[in-house]
Amino acid sequence: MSKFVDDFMANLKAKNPAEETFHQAVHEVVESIEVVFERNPKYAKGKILERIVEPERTILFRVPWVDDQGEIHVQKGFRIEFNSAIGPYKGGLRLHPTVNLGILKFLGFEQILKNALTTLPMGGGKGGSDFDPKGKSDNEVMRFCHSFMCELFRHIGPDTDVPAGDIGVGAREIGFLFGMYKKLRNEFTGVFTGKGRNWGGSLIRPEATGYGVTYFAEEMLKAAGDTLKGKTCLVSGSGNVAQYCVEKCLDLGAKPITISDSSGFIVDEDGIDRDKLAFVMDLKNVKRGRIKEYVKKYPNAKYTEGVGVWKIKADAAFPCATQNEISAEDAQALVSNGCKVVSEGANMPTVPEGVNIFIKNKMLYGPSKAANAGGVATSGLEMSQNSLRLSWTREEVDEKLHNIMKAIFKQCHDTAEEYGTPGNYVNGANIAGFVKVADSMLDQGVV
Ligand code: NDP
Ligand code: 2IT
Repeated sequence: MSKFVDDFMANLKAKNPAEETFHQAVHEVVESIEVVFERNPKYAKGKILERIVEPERTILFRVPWVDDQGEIHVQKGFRIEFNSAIGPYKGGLRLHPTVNLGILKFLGFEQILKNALTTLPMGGGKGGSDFDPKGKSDNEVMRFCHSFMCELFRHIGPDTDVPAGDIGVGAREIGFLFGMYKKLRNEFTGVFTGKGRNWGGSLIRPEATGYGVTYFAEEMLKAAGDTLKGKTCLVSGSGNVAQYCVEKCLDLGAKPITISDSSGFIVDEDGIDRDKLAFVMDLKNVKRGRIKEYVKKYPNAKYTEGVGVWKIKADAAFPCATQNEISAEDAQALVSNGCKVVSEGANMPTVPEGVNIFIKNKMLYGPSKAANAGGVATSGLEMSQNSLRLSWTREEVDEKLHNIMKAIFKQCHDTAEEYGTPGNYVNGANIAGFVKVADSMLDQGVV
């Protein structure tokens, strides 16, 4: 490790102890941008790195709620308003028992650079709670969301901070959150994205992250003279991102063969076709069931408890579950099994050693902040439609999303070349995102 990276990380860890995933996210970026600092002393002089890793504002609050038995529970509520250099704070809310400050700071930090890559004017933010929606009734989820919003409403707004979904937050939760916001503020604005179609949501927003991650894989393959058509694909997760990744793989003629949840994974060598995907969507989104049910309906498939998706032989890999789900051993297995492309739907799903293995082996590797940016980009399109008070067609939004994913790929590709590491889209994404935000921060002075 260089002295530049070493010194910066030592200081960051001393100031932000016990936030390992935040350290991990920052470390990767600092490694990539060292060369930018060598070429442009203005960033060091402007203390841009020191400033960009410090959230502009961190909101921590108590979220009490009452379950169906009348028992009171208390959760932690968070919103990190990380950086507003290029637009209002923008990023999702995560509801998962593992949520803590370090996790949300990693996600918020990634979001700053991701949003910069989308070509749209959005700053970075993230929030959530350690509330676990799994196994809760709709009424319990509603009471939690309403309580959460009773504090958050005073900090957000369509020109200030615009939350959206992430793990554990989908259409149901956004509805409850928006409903309470509207009641408390007495105004109907585009303060959330991922809203329902009848009340200001954009077509294609539900599909956008999964479609985008697949478009990004197609772009990487195209640049290498190949395509997704006919390729077998490993997909992890079975939530929003995974479902629409599977759908777009099918649209592009590929053959997805896996899907998973936090209990285990299924392998279906016959391929997960549209009927099977419809079954998964009903199982996960309506019945809120577990993925092991798949093998009861499709007995040719195999269910295995625990992890193991990445050890299966395939041509393409789409991690769409959670952070650090691809270990170094998994990354090596993907390389050894001849996998050609990895496009990340989840945020930071590959451990740093795994990323190094991909880079060393010249894997077509699309890091999350580029590959999964289609979700937030389409949130940006939802914000535009809300401001214009009109609604674009499915085709219009999908075409804009597709063009944005191409533009993100081009930035990663060209920037990686410009800085002497062609094909390294990690460097490309980190540098392109950083420079846009850093230059904006310099323009705005010390704020
Ligand atoms: P969902 O809540 O819809 O689905 C999450 C899926 O991942 C579920 O299958 C879940 O399984 C699994 N999962 C969650 N946590 C873990 C864990 N700790 N270990 C193993 N599996 C886990 O979330 P999304 O699909 O929206 O999000 C998936 C990923 O994509 C996240 O990393 C998120 O940050 C990222 N992302 C999401 C975007 C969006 O627009 N929604 C945009 C960009 C990135 P189980 O049901 O068992 O919990
Ligand atoms: O990680 C992400 O980019 C998201 N969860 C989507 C954020 C958004 O504001 O649409």
